[in-house]
Amino acid sequence: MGFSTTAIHAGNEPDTATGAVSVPIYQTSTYAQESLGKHKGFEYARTQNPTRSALERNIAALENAKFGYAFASGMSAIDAVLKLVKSGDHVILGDNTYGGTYRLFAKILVNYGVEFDLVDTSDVNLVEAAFRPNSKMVFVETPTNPVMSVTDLAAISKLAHANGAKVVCDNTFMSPYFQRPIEHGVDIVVHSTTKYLNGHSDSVGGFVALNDEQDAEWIKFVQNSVGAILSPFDSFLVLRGTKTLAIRMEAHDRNGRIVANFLAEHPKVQKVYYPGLSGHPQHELASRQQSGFGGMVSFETGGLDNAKTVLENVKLCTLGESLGGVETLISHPATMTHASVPEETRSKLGITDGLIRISVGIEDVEDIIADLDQALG
Ligand code: P1T
Repeated sequence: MGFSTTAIHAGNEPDTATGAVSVPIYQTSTYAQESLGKHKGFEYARTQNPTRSALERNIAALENAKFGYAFASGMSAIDAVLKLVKSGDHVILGDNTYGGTYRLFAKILVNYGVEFDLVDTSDVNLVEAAFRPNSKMVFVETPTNPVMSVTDLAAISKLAHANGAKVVCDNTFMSPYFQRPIEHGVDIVVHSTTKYLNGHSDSVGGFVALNDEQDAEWIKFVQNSVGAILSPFDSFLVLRGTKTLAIRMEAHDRNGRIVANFLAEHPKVQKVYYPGLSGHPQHELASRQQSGFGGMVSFETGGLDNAKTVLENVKLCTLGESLGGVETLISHPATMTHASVPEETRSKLGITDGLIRISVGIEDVEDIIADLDQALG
C-alpha cells in the first residue's frame, strides 16, 4: 500500500460498536467488566484506550514498525526509550539535538548513573572512536535541530550493532513521509508528534516505534508504569493530522526549498543550513536517505542585533518555539529551544546569537518570502 493509503486507513477501521468512520474519542477513565477477569480487553485507560491504540497502529504502520506507543510529549517518549539503559551504561548522543534532549541527559539521567558522550554523528569515524565496552545506545537526530546536520543511518546502525548497541533516531524533522529510519537499520524511532505528525500546532505528544518484541514489551510496560500517556483527545487530533501528512509534507518541502534558496542569495544572510542546498556538507547523503528535504531552514545573520531585527520585524511569520505546523514559525535557538545547551557547545555547533530557525509553513510561499525580505531589509 502507498504511504497516503496507509496514513488514511491504518488504525482507522470503522468503529466496531457504531460503525463511526472517524475513530471516536473514547473519553473514559475505565471500562465496565462483565465479571471478575472478564472484559473486552480494556481495563483502565492508562493501560489501554481505543483512540490511543488506533493512533499507535497508525504511526507504527507509517514508520514500517511492528509496534508503536503514544506518549504525552516528545520528551516523555524519549525518556521512556532511555529507560532501556541502566546505571553504568554509556550512550553516544549526537552533539546537536533538541535542547530538551540534551537537558534530559545532562541534568537528569546523569543522576541515575547513565554516562554519555556528545559526538558529531555526521562523522562515522568519530562515532566508531566513541564506543566503549559499556556503550549500549547511539541516539541521533537527523537532520539535527537546528543546524540541520545529517547522519548516515545505515552506516551508524551497522557500526552500533557490531558493537552490541542499539540505535535510536529522533525522526521529528523529517516525519515518516520523508524518512523511515527502521528501513535503514535503526532499532527505535522517536517523535515529537507535536510537530509534523499532528501538524496544526494544537497538541503536544510523543511516539516510540520499534520492531524488537522484547524492547516493545518494555516500552509498553514503562508507558503503563510511569503513565505519561497521550490523552484520547490528543490521540484523535494526531490521528486526524496524519491523514494529510503526505500532502502537508510535500507543501512544506516545496516552500522550504524556495525559502532556503531565497535566503542563500540574500546579501544580509551569511550562511544557510538546509540539506537540500547543493553546498550542504551532507547534501548527497540527504538526497539518498530522505525522499525530501522538508520545511526546516536555519540561517546566520551575523549577530544578535541582526537576528533581533529580523525576529522583531516579521509580520506573517510568528515568533515562537515549536515547528511543523501549517503556519510559519520563526525562532532564536540560542535563547529559546537550545538555551539549556552550554554556550561553549552552542558556539562550537554554530548555534550562535545570530542564528535564526524557520519552520516554513504551507502558506503561499510568495507571502513568506515577502515577509522575510522586508524583515531582513
Ligand atoms: O516538545 P515535545 O513534544 O516534548 O518534543 C520534544 C522534541 C523532541 N525532538 C525534537 C527533534 C524536537 O524538536 C522537540 C521539541 N522541539 C521544539 C519545541 C522546538 O521548537 O525545537
